Amino acid sequence: MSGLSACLFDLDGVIVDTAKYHFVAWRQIAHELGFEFTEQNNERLKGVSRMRSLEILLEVGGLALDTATKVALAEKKNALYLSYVMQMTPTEVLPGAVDFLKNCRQSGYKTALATASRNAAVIIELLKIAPLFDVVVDGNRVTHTKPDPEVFLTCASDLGVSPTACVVFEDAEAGIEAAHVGGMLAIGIGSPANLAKADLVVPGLSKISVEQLRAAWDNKKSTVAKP
Ligand code: B16
Ligand code: MG
Repeated sequence: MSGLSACLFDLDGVIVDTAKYHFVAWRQIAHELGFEFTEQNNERLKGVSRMRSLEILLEVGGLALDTATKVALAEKKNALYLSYVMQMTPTEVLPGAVDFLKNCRQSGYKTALATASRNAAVIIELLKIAPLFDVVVDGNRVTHTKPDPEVFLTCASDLGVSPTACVVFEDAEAGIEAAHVGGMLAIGIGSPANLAKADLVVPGLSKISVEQLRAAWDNKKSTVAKP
């Protein structure tokens, strides 16, 4: 395992809680289709693409629709979602995220945003955090969603670093799996019960320091080096 060079951050659930806006928009679509969509159902949408989210929603409602209708519904949901997103301000950046990003950069690590969202560019502009990332790879650039490692491997390639020199911060189990498939250290953001496969789990970026990150890295390196 190489030395640590880059920190890759998921967006929703790590940097900002956009899940609540995805939820109200999807719930409205479900109501229009005539069924209920609960917060528990919404958990299944975290980290997955917009079209896959719609497929899960339709599964919950027991509906099968043709492709043209699905495309129109996904567009409608996105317009609703953006109507909420456009009201966002920098106060919605999750606690500790800005400081941790700055500390990583000051420590010499490159930073990247690695997200399934196609709306990432507008979100980080509104939150005024775009300058904190060397690279942004979003849902417009990747064809395979997590647990496929494509989004993380594209970040590593754009940054010019080896995947094995990267750490990923992720709130979704599929993202932890994707990081590991890509040969990266995976730090879970959330609860250990949901992120059992992560190398370390913290409740949020306010609860991890660069020193703790280095310790997790050294710990992983020694594990990997064991015969
Ligand atoms: P959009 P992440 C993901 O963001 C969300 O968790 C997921 O719920 C959403 O469906 C996906 O982005 C696509 O978002 O509709 O904006 O393209 O966790 O990968 O940062
Ligand atoms: Mg996420």
